Amino acid sequence: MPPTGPVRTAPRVCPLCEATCGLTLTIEGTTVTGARGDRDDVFSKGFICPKGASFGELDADPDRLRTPLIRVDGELREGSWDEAFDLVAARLRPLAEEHGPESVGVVLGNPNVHTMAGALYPPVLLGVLRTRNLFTASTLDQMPKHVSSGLLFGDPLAIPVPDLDRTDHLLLLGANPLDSNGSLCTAPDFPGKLKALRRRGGTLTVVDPRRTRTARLADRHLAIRPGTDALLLAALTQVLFEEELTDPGALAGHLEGLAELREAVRDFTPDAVAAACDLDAGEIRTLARELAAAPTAAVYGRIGSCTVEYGTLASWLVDVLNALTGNLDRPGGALFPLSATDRAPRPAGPGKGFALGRWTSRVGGHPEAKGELPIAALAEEIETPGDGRIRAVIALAANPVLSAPDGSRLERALDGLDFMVSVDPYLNETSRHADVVLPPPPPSRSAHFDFAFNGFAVRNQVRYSPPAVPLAPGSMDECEILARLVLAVGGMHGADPSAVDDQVIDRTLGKAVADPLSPVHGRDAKELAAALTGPGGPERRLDLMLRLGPYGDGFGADPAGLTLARLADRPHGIDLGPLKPRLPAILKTRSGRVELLPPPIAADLPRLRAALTGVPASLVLVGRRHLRSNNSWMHNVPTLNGGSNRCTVQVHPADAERLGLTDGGPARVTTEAGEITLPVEITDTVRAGVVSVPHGWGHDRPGTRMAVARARPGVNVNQLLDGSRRDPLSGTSVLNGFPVELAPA
Ligand SMILES: Nc1nc2c(c(=O)[nH]1)N[C@H]1C(S)=C(S)[C@@H](COP(=O)(O)OP(=O)(O)OC[C@H]3O[C@@H](n4cnc5c(=O)[nH]c(N)nc54)[C@H](O)[C@@H]3O)O[C@H]1N2
Ligand SMILES: Nc1nc2c(c(=O)[nH]1)N[C@H]1C(S)=C(S)[C@@H](COP(=O)(O)OP(=O)(O)OC[C@H]3O[C@@H](n4cnc5c(=O)[nH]c(N)nc54)[C@H](O)[C@@H]3O)O[C@H]1N2
Ligand code: SF4
Ligand SMILES: [Mo]
Repeated sequence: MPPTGPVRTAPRVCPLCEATCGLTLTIEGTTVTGARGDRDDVFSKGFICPKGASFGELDADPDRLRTPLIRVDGELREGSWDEAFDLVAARLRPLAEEHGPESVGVVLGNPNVHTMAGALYPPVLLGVLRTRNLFTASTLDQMPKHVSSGLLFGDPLAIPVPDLDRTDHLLLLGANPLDSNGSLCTAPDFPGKLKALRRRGGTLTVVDPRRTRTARLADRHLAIRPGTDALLLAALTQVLFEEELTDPGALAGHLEGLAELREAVRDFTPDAVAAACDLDAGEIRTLARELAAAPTAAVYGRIGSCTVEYGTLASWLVDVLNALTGNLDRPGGALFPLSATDRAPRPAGPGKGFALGRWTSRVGGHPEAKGELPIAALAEEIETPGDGRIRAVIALAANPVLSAPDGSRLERALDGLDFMVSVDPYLNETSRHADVVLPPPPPSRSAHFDFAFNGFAVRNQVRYSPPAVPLAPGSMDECEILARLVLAVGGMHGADPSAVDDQVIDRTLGKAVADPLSPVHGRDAKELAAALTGPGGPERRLDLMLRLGPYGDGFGADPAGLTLARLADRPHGIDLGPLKPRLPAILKTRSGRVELLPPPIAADLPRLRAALTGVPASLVLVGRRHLRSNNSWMHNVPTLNGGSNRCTVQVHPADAERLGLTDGGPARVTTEAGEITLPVEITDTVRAGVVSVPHGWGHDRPGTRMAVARARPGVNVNQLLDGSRRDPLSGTSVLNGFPVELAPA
């Protein structure tokens, strides 16, 4: 049906990647017919990318599920919301009661960090379930950074971000923001910010085995051998010590373990690492000297430095370098954002510290990190009989069948479950195994607030978007879906979903009024709860967080402070200023200082030392992202799945010739774990000895309902992995830099 009704516009922060651009949606009746960059947005100032521009198409995708699906006699059929939640309550709760909390596994996917529901309800769900079987996309992604921040700063969420707008020197490793739009560094128009850095005379160095679009912007591109960034960073650290170039500046009094660190990196000289990294030792020295000499500098590493064998070590060394050069926590360096829903800063002092491996997984004995187990260990926890086996899975916004190693094995495991629920807008490779699929509405119909990304933003700011279009009849807001799920598994099936929010509000306010440091200390919690505004429970919770937050009104303590009502009056957001130093108050280590050489890191260094003399594989695989793609779920939009966004294996001309491969011809990529066959793309943008395959493809599995994706399915690169390659400290899968063989097919 063509859209009908009056044409209007509405602002909406884009939920499709970490850049959080403000969009102006054009709406005809109840259909989003266009999206452009919102020039008045306080943060993004009009920037938009092709994904944001296709917001309307994605929003109106005819393959989106509109009603719940329920498995009856083995078949998924459309059902009502009541039927769906009745079934969840009838099946899940008895299972957990009979077999214990660990019998329910929870899987959280990436889009949870892009929705209000995903921020507000999974913690409540986990609190009700009390299961330790939690698996998220983080162990395919940034867990090494959480671990290194936990160890260095005592808080796994204290992740410094490069001060892109003010830095003089940026050393960027394993990130390609021109295609990804940035990650753990929320910056609308990342490309423009890199160009501005060059224009103001700054220096950009990019370390990447591929000559990416980002590398092409750089002053210097180092085509490192995949997986060896930790060696390079250790050598940079070694040079700083050897040449007396360390200068922590204002940080000096807040650092612990400097002498021990110096000793720990002694062996990692540029000459010692050069062969393993396949870089020139002289160039490594130059880089270290430039980093030290720059008025301000920031070191920043992402996917290519995380999802590798030494991911935690590399993530740690990134911030070690920021600290040793005095750039940690200073303008122009790497700073800790202060988001509007953070806890208001507290006086500095020792904290509880960060512990790793407080428990281990049942089957493989994998240590937990940040309360999570490696997602690569999910299948074995379902398959292996015994006490504590996972019998049911709740998957929220997750597609591990494509995103995690060995999806085929995981599919078999999911089929063996007693019960599975997916909250997902699509019937896809993972949700098709569920007994109940609960579909959230399209993004135009949900309110939006960036709980996660404001904490990683290069400028402090806050924005809230109400739903641009009312909910369609018969659909349910995702916050309500998750609240009802909490009630169904928590023995309160059928209660009003606002009960979930009220409980959280009461608990939070109860603590706040008892806390001598809170602006509401000593006040009446009930009265405060009654003062919260917003159309529903989730908004009242947001109002609460804003009001108790660092910019909040403290329920009257600061009459000019932030409330949801004030924020809602500013549809293009409120600028809260550039990032400011936050040390030492942000530290939660036991020493109350930055712990430069934490024991788990020291214990992992011998592994890195061994890499100095290891024999590199002759051919290794790395991933890549395409601007018009996002992980596994945007291939069902025609304008995004076409043209140059293709699932090919990129091969250097020298390798292609050596292996007898022709451009466009099929090649077979093989590992000890599996094989895939896909077209060859010969390009010198990958270095010799490296091939590149994107992830998120492989939409030819049966039983899905994604017609566009299915017509151009690609192959699943994660079928080359069995999950046994992991960064030991973080449990993160090695998705980059693993050995492969390649031959014409
Ligand atoms: N080989 C390789 N594998 C990788 C990576 C890599 O670089 N290489 N990258 C990894 C990274 S960084 C990540 S984050 C993971 C991502 O892994 P996942 O989180 O598993 O995958 P996604 O494709 O992001 O989306 C998950 C699901 O969310 C659903 N979804 C979309 N919007 C919503 C919504 O609003 N609500 C709900 N409930 N569901 C929604 C989609 O339909 C999809 O099924 O993949 C990882 N896998
Ligand atoms: N268009 C698009 N945007 C996205 C996504 C998407 O799928 N598509 N996914 C989103 C998500 S969930 C995330 S986490 C972010 C990720 O954002 P980024 O971290 O920027 O991820 P990539 O674009 O994959 O860039 C990783 C780079 O690391 C390089 N690399 C591989 N191995 C190594 C290595 O050993 N060392 C070094 N130095 N480099 C290496 C790869 O060649 C690649 O260019 O992107 C987000 N944005
Ligand atoms: S860069 Fe990211 S947030 Fe901005 S429009 Fe594109 S997809 Fe949306
Ligand atoms: Mo990610």
